[in-house]
Amino acid sequence: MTPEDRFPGPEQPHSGPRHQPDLDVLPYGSYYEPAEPPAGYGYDETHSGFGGAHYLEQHWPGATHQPVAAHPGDGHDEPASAVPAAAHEDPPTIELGPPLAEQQVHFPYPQPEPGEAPGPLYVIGDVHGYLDELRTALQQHGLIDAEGHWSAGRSRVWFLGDFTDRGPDGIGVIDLVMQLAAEAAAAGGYCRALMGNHELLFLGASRYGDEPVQSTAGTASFLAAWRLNGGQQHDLDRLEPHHVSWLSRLPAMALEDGHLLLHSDTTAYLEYGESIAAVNDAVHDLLADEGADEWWDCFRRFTKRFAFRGDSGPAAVHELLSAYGGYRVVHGHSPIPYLTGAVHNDDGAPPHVPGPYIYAEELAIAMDGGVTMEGRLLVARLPLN
Ligand SMILES: [Mn+2]
Repeated sequence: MTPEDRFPGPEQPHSGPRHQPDLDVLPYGSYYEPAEPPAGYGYDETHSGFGGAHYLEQHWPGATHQPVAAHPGDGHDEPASAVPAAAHEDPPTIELGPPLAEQQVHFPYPQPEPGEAPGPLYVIGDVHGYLDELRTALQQHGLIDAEGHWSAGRSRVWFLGDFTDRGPDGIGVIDLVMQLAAEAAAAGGYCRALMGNHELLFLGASRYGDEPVQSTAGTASFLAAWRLNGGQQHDLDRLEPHHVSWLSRLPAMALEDGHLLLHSDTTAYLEYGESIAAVNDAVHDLLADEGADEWWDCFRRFTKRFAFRGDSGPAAVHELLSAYGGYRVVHGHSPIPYLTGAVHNDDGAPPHVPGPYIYAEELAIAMDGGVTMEGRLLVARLPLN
């Protein structure tokens, strides 16, 4: 029995390698990897105006990949070029133009008009493979339509990390988020994601497997730790290079509208840099260049939790805000029932999670509703009062 047999999931015509669609009808920003990459294809580093974080976005230059909606009234579709590398505005002549490496990749998405306010801001807590619950929550907030496509226009959506492990379809969740990132970009909004500790664990299990790593608790391995923490073999079996590429480049933190977005409720981010860009660069460099021990150390630090609880919590939040900016931290990672102590009900009923949890003198918002413990997958529009 294959993993797909056990977890068939809903029909997802645009959600991944199982149903490779026609590349010519994909919107800009698509992550699908063609056999012959067109010129300029790949990740371009885009410097965002939001908090100095670096975002890596895949740009898809060339007229052959215009979304259909961008040509109302054309009457006919652009003929697909057999050679995407030659795609630019004018038909090729004997004059070949500048070398490909010098051609500018134009930012192809609809951009806000000058003075136009940015779209509404949403954050989404830990998903942990619960694809059906994610689709339901996104649809309830009007972020996707009944077919699972982006319907939120210029909205700005941030996932707070931890896409896989414990739940039934982690790869399906990654595929959906990657698809929405492409569709949101085409609509002039965006859908972005932070690196959670389970991304580090999953990537480590894929890259280093059983290789021993130095742990404070003795010898460990990523694969063993991943399995102990809910790793699902069918997710590892379906992990493809484009997933690894995307996951490895997720930022660890971001600042949006005065909200410092983190996966984990820890001050360990300060050990990686004094600015958001420095932290994100350090984690990217570590994942690109360092070995299993350094990966493990990073995983261990980003698995810490509960720094914002109790009497010392507000000071810990202030330490982060003074370094990185913002007036509030928004995090996932620690399920709200654990933060509130509402895990154990006398009658054995699932924990009650009414919504995001504001605490630490209102300096912190917890967004992990505990979907893995029959809580809720939380989506919230910021700011919260
Ligand atoms: Mn986590």
